[in-house]
Amino acid sequence: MTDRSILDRAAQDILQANDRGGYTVPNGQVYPFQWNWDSAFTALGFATFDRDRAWTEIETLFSAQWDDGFMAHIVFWRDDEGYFPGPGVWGTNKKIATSGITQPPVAASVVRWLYESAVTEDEKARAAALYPKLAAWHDWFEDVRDPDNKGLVVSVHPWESGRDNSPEWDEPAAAVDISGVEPYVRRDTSHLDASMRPTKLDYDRYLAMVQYGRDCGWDHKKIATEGPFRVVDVSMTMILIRANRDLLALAEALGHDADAEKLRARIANAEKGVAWLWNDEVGAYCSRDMITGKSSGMITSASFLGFYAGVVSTSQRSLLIGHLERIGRKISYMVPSLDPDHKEFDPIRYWRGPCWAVVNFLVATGLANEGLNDWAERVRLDTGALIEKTGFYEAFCPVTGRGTGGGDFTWTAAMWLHWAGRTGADQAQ
Ligand code: 9WN
Repeated sequence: MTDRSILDRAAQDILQANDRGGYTVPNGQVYPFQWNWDSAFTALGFATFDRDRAWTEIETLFSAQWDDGFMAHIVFWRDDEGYFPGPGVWGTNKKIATSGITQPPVAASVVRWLYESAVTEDEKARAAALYPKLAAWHDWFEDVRDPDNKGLVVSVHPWESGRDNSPEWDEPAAAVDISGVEPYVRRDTSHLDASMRPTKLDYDRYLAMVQYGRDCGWDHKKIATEGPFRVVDVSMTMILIRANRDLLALAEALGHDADAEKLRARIANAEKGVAWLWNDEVGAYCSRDMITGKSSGMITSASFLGFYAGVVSTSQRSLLIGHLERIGRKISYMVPSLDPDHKEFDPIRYWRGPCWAVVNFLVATGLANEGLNDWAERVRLDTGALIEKTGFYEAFCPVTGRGTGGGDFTWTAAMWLHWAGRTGADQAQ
């Protein structure tokens, strides 16, 4: 067997070992539940060897959708003491226990991809059955998370971004009152090296925000307009724009004409709204605090998702490429989750420096869509090299390539199978 086929086999084994029957856990020990955006990426991995299982991953996720279209970031299919905070802390009181916050909506993009690569009519029928659920989630984003109809999306917890302890959240989260946080015991630091995880102060703030949501009965409209943390996250915003474009393609293919009309207007509004995230001083897209209006001024891997959303102008493009070039000279592996020239850069602490295969995949997809193939390929090859050198880690140090966080990680294995581990010939298929 070649090195590549050994890794393919290992990646499949990880997906199968982390399969709990209809859904996959991100890592058997550290994350024992179903996570929202993880599952969408995981479906792409399954699709390379078991398309039926790929669809099931998404269907299981959507079976926990709330009546108003909301999709939680975690579904607690079974209780497990190994993770904190569990269902009792969230207190959402749903028949299927879930958290009360959402995560980046990559599902519509994945379903479009599965639909367009479908080999049987049954697969198309599965896409058609998922379509109204995806549409309901996207409507929820517009109704609840864009209260002023600005084409933006408000995130109400750092965990929603999926980039939990990005320094982009330090200042907005510092305004959150942590005086009433109930005593708690973290589980993550008993499984993992604490120097690779968010700090105790980060966790106090995370918990204060969870308590706020629980105390107001998960009234999402109230949380999005009055909550203590309201940030327009550049990754959530860009991913939703792209997801709306992909949902539009599905609406057109499946004959949902009225929806298609609505989605075109929604996308046009977002294309205008997103200008609010461009920071002229740093020449990049950055997240912005909705409460204070302040831009983070930080260049993160998410700053390059403008390509994925298809919103980058010609002048912005050269500025963003300039940043890629500068960053690429500083570190060995693209794309670090924070600019290595930033004072908060920490190459092993979670979202403050390490590279993540899933974000790399989105960044590279966007770069390739814009014809920036050399850059797209650099990001793909770096991701593949990290996995070959180190294994299927949760994330990687961009300087040394050392693995960070948990091992045998589902979404890293999925990204290897779908993207980073494919040869040029495979990719053309
Ligand atoms: C909180 C599962 C998730 C990912 C996130 C990642 C991490 C959780 C945590 O793990 O977040 O949701 O406890 O650290 O930041 O992107 O979805 O892999």
